[in-house]
Amino acid sequence: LLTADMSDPIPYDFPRCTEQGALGLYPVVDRADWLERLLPLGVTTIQLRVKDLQGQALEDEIKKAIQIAENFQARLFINDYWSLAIQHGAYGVHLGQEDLETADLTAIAKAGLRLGLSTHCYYEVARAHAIKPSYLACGPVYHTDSKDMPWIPHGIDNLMKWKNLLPDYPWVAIGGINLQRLPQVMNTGVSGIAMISAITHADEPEEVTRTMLELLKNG
Ligand code: TZP
Ligand code: MG
Repeated sequence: LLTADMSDPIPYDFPRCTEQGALGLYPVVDRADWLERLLPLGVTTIQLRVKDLQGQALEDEIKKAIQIAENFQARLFINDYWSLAIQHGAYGVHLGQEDLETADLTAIAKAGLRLGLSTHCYYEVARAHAIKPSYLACGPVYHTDSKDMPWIPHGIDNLMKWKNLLPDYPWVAIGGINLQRLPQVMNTGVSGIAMISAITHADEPEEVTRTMLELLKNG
């Protein structure tokens, strides 16, 4: 039913995140300070996902993250706040399906930002595909404690199924991924491997990040 050449009258065609190779290790963090800690280690893709700030404090955090990412030439995706991401010139925006009701996708596309979309089930994959985003995220691959979700973890099998269904997208795996599970996620050939707690709740975030980057580099 769902094929890679399924066309749709929606006029978006966001540049795919393939220019600089795979997205690689993709930490999802809640403060700009994390960029200062992780980007010097060689992380090249990162997401700022702030859920507890508003107003000026939120804007300052986003501005700061964009500045740090620029210094390291890293790909920074801003979660949710597409308008601030445009205003301050982020590399990209990451949205969930519920954000699609209100986000101005035309404005994001016109401003030249990349767009990543979350998908949690087959229907959401189809809906996201109609928008032709820069990458598709699939989650939760494993059980996660970082976000309340009604979805049963997909496991590697569904991740593979969806990726093979739409192989022209860079896919990002997320949900319950840690150092132990990294090799099996790598085996799927996804472009990006995203995580919150395995890095931000680690006793030694820099150490675990270095180890994961090394694993990814050596295949
Ligand atoms: N979307 C799908 S799973 C998830 C999000 C935001 C949370 C991932 O966090 P963790 O700690 O890596 O499981
Ligand atoms: Mg959202």
